[in-house]
Amino acid sequence: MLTKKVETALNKQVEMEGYASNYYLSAASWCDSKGLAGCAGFLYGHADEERMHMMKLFTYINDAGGHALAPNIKQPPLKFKNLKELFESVLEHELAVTKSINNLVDLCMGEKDHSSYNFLQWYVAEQHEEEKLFRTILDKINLLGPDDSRGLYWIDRELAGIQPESGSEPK
Ligand code: OFO
Repeated sequence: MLTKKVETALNKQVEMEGYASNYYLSAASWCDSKGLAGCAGFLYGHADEERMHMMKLFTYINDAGGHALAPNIKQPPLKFKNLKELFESVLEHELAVTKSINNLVDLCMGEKDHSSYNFLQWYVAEQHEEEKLFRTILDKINLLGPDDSRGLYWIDRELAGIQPESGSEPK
């Protein structure tokens, strides 16, 4: 059974994952409008992943005797200066998600909610992978040069080859 504090915090995280999904959707659409089809495909896939993260939490809250709340999601940024800025903002957002997950884990520990603590370990591992992925992408953008059109072409091809991680049905 969830304590009120944990239930509220899990619902906050539902909102954050929903926002993340829309953030990727917006980023994907911007790439689409710039002819970066590979990046767009990658980011659309990521939007789906984030929705899955949201739904996994949503189901957990109800299964654990709480009440999952459909989130009120604010609009994400719609435009980006260039691809480098886009991925920098994505990484920044993922770092904020990591912080939020870590706070949730701390809260569950404090509330002696071992079940939620255990459930959240999946997110801890997932955030590690996502941070790594977006750092790697940014390294590549920096290596190729963010404003060089040949560089953009290669980055677009690279990202077209990256499949959404693990497909991503949560374990
Ligand atoms: Fe990448 O944020 Fe979900 O967990």
